[in-house]
Amino acid sequence: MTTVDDVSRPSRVAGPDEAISAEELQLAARNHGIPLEALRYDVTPAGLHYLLIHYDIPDVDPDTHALTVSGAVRRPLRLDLAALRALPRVTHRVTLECAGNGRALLHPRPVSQPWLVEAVGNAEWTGTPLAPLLREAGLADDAVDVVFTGADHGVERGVEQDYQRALPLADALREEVLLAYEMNGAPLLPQHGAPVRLIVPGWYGMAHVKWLRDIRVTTEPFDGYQNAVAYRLRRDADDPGVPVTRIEPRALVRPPGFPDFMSRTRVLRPGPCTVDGRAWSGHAPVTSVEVTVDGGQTWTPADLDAPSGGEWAWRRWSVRWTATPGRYVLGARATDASGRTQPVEQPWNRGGFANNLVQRVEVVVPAE
Ligand SMILES: Nc1nc2c(c(=O)[nH]1)N[C@H]1C(S)=C(S)[C@@H](COP(=O)(O)O)O[C@H]1N2
Ligand SMILES: [Mo]
Repeated sequence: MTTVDDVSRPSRVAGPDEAISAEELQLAARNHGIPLEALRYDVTPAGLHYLLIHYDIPDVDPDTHALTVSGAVRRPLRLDLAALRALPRVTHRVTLECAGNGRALLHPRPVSQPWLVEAVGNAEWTGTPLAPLLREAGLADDAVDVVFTGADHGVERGVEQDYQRALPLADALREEVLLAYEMNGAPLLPQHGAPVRLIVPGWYGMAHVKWLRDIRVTTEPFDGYQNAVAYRLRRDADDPGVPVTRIEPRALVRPPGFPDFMSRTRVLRPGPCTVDGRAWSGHAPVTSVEVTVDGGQTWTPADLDAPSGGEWAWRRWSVRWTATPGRYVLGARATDASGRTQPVEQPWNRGGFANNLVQRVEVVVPAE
């Protein structure tokens, strides 16, 4: 007998010289990153924002879609889009980053969506705060977790499932958590979770459940796949690991000059220029950014622009640089108010999560 478990293999780490496979390419072609030149925009245009979709974009009809609030509540709720839109409306500018960003730069490489550094975007999300709705539903005194279920369905490592992620109750009740129905002032696009998704500012992408159809309050800790099996930092397959939660600090350089088609090595004319980029952290505000042009041997402090768009949005940084002929490796390192910063040497975990290793942008400055 054939069962659904036969379609997937266990998680795996690539061999020392193993190239990216056609399966990894298949995922990469579906789930694109931000083109790094789009770091120029304060707010990422929707089509340039990165995407991560575990299964298929589900077929959800916004006219009949309804969101339910169920489980350990005194008054279960059912809200269609019109009801959600009639509730208090707020907008937050939020940097979203996939927990797997940086995965393909690890040695050995965990085999999954092979992100380099581009799984990030900074959009404006409009919706209604979650906490008042949970309170209206009447939380049970012994509530512990809130489970968010999407309308998408698939199989992963042999486990057939709806995409589901839970937040501890205290995190779900934070005032910045939104049920969002607009991105950058327009209704959500299908690929970004239409008609309604969760936004959990400061948390890695997996928490921001798209195509949201049910919110269930539980009195036992949730042990579903995406919390208990995936999205844990572990050294090996038997290690229970610790959950992946908030975004580690990162700064990205907007690659200067112009690229070579194949290698994407940058060509930059000699002379004075501005090198800039963006920096963010989900733990605490970014307090400093330093820049290197020699692959991390020496560092120069960058200027930080005034925050634009609140505490959950990335910040622009810049430095003046006089480029002289030669070869350079540019990178930037963010530090946040909690003291967290970025490593130059790789830390490693089996899922390839939260790898905020400093970026390497190869630049050639030709002689004039
Ligand atoms: N229902 C559902 N929600 C989901 C996902 C998914 O596959 N299904 N992917 C998650 C992951 S891993 C990320 S990184 C973000 C990506 O959001 P975006 O595609 O809007 O950038 O959505 C999250 N929400
Ligand atoms: Mo992700």
